Amino acid sequence: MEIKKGSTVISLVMGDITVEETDAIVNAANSRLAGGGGVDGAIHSAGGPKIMEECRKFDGCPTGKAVITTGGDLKARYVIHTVGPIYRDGSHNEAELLESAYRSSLDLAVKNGIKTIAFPSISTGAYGYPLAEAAGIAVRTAVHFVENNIGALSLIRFTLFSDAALRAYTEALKKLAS
Ligand code: AR6
Repeated sequence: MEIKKGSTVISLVMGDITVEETDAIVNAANSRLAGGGGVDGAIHSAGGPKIMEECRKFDGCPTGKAVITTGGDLKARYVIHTVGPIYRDGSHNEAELLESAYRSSLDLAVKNGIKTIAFPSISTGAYGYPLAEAAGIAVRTAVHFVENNIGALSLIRFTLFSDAALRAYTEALKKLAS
């Protein structure tokens, strides 16, 4: 599914984010930027050691914020590393922090002249965020960003790794578009 807001396309696809050809891909990192499993492990292993070399220059990254590095050997020129919240019970600022992770990534993309960006479903793997809620926050934050930054980006893609994730994001985007 995709929608167009002004000149920006917001699209949902199923796939492996490490092969995306967008200007930047976003990594669901941890606050030490130390690498790990899931999409983080996949990005570092496909992108090679240059990405970690640049990660080490930062003093980590707080939850809800983002940093940018080279894409190393990836097709994407940049990786934006953001840290989503670990889900506890929904009453520990999780929604605000997840929204902030998406918004910080989008802000950093625009500051770096990036036009096309692909996101994974942040926090919904190891960090345990319920998929339907996380999908709602992700697509809402993307749409609000586009409305407030007209023409800044040409493509925001969510590259989802499972049928369940694609379904949840499709539901969320349909609700928002209706
Ligand atoms: N392409 C797209 N999505 C993927 C890929 C891929 N190649 N691989 C996994 N996913 P997770 P989190 C999906 O656990 O919940 C790491 O160890 C996956 O199916 O990667 O934010 C970090 O170092 C899920 O829907 O990230 C942190 O410590 C989504 O990516 C911690 O996990 C996010 O799952 C971050 O946890």
